[in-house]
Amino acid sequence: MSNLIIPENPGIFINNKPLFIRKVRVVKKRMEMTIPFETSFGRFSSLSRLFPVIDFETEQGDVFTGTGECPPLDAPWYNYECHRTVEVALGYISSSLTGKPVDLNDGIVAPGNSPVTDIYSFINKYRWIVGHEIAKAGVEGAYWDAIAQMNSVPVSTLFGGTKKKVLAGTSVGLESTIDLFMKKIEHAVEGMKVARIKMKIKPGKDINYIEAVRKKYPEILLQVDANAAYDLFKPTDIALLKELDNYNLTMIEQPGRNDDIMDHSRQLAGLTTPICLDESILNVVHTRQAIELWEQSSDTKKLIINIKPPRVGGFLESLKIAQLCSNNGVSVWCGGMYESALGKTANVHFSSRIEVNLPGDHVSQAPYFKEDIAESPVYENGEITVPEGIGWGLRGSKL
Ligand code: OSB
Ligand code: MG
Repeated sequence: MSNLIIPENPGIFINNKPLFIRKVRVVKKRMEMTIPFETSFGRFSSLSRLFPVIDFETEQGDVFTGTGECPPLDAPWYNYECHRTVEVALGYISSSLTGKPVDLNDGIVAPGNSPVTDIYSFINKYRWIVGHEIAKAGVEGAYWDAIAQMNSVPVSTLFGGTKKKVLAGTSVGLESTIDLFMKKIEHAVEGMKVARIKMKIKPGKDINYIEAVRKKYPEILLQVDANAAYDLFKPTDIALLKELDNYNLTMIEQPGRNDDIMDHSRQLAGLTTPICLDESILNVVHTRQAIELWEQSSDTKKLIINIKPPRVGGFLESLKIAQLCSNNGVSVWCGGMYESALGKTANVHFSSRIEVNLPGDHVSQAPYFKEDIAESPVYENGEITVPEGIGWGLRGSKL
């Protein structure tokens, strides 16, 4: 029996105390990557990370400063957002929070600006802005960090997270040869002992690469991510995807168009491997639609959702998606966007919720950035410990 009612409050903390937004800033960092990353949409070697920083003041005059992260890519490869669109969108969000016109906004609140209380009242200020999920997610992160500090708890507590540790996997990019690729896989499996491997694929770099991994490691949890590289109406592409059924994969992630849900459900109904949606799920309504489509043409057990808080506009939306999926027997995991240590830590707090039941993209084979803005959360043998410090619980923050 399906339960398609979208939860209004997925079990999050409700703050009732009025908080006055005082100041909104954005710290922008250009971060060099240690190893350039290649996917079906391109190769890149540095990334801009934008950190919204918001000062909230209580009626008693205490000030709490919260920080979030926007992790766009450098060009609209993955979705339409990139560091330049995020900067523009942050201008509108900041103006909505300070109450000043966008072109005159200096980030200092306008006199008489109404306070916020719970997350709904906060999001209400900028919910009129269409799209720009990555920008919104960073701003929402700043809110949760501040509320956690005000209550002296880790953010995971506000999210209703109960796990002490979360399962951590890694995302392995394409390489020019199978030998180079297998070096990375060996390091991830034997050196790092990750909970599972996600490998990127595209037509021509799929069966042979997967076969090499399976030959060496018949038992590991293995999943593939195509980042929209297959045409679901091309018989040769469908045949390749059907062949993946022979490799005991946990899932095939977003093989078809980045904006498609329906063709994924219908054209791939003949596969036994579950299909995971990433790019095409931007909110909980899309998630409900996916569940309905899989009910009709396949089986909801063959649907998996990759929840990335930055892709769906923040943590409230992520938690709604996780709960709706759980209510319908759909597995979920938390994907990554090459976040800095702050964004990765935020994903870990989200993943502490019981509904997030599959390993997430929480660790990389080598540090992503030559210089990160803080220490990464503690990883050991396929698990990350959910930080217990207040707020995000970041260690050694250099922001
Ligand atoms: O498709 O999951 C993806 C990174 C940026 C954009 C899209 C994706 C990815 C990754 C990297 O796979 C995951 C990570 O942050 O480790
Ligand atoms: Mg993906």
